[in-house]
Amino acid sequence: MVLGNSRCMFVALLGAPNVGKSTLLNRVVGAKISIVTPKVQTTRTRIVGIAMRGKVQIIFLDTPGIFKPRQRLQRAMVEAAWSSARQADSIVLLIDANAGLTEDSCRLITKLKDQNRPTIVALNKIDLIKPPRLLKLTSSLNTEGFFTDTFMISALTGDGVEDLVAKLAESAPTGPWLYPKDQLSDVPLRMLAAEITREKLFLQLQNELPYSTAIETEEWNERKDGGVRIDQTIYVQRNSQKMIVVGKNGTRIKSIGSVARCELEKLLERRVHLFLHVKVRRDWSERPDHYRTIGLNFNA
Ligand SMILES: Nc1nc2c(ncn2[C@@H]2O[C@H](COP(=O)(O)OP(=O)(O)OP(=O)(O)O)[C@@H](O)[C@H]2O)c(=O)[nH]1
Ligand SMILES: [Mg+2]
Repeated sequence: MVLGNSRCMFVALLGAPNVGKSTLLNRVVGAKISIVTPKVQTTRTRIVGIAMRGKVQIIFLDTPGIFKPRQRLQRAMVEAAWSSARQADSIVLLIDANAGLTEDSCRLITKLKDQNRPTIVALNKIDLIKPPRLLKLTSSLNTEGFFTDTFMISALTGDGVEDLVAKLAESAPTGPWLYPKDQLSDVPLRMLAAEITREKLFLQLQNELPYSTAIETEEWNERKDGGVRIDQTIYVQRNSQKMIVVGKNGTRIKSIGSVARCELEKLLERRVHLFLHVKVRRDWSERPDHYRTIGLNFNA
């Protein structure tokens, strides 16, 4: 859409796992677009969130955390993050101020320096730490001499976030908006629904189990009564995992389904009938179709 002196830009949110990228995306967009959990490697693909500030459309790219990948899915996730960075006009590197300069964050800074991409650094989770620690961290980041700007933010409380957004908006090039001004994301509803269930699964399952699961929305049927019936499959890799996901007398799956359904009803503003099916598919993480479904490169 072209509008007078409209401006538009892509901003990639990069960072190690769990630093708060998705929380920040949701905060700047003002809606829950990307799922958030206390576990690392929650986000598996690039998620677009669109923020309007006056005549500027900022298209934020939430990305999977960057770390040393070992398996195919992890490689594809990390590749999705780097490809978002390549596509973006600006890069915001998020650091968890409470965790400090972890190995993953340091490695990421080195790589960004190698690529010589101008980068803004945002120290997140400042609500968790005391000013002296924050100052120490800021000064060690400043000695890098690499970042164009430093912001201290809390994606959770919103502290400092609008200063960061304003800085980004200033640098937006003139150009037409790429999305209608009231659009918040381009994530298809079927995928958003699967992500919501995955979030509940991540929150309710312990240890490594969440990483052995994947969700796909198989059916989406409008009902005559105005509601919608959504059928989703939860893929696990072993029968023993299926037993845990289902739980004793189906209690676990019921509980996951019921919280997911509540959130879906709020999102869709209507009755949702959610049916979750658990299937063992030993090799889901080695099948190209799953990568295609969630927009990842199988051969990354
Ligand atoms: N206290 C505090 N917690 C935060 C803040 N931002 C994010 N968190 C929490 O940090 C955890 C991880 O947040 P996410 O937004 O999922 O982090 P992420 O970087 O997207 O993580 P991955 O997708 O796994 O790479 C969640 O428990 C959030 O609630 C913050 O500013 N303050
Ligand atoms: Mg995330």
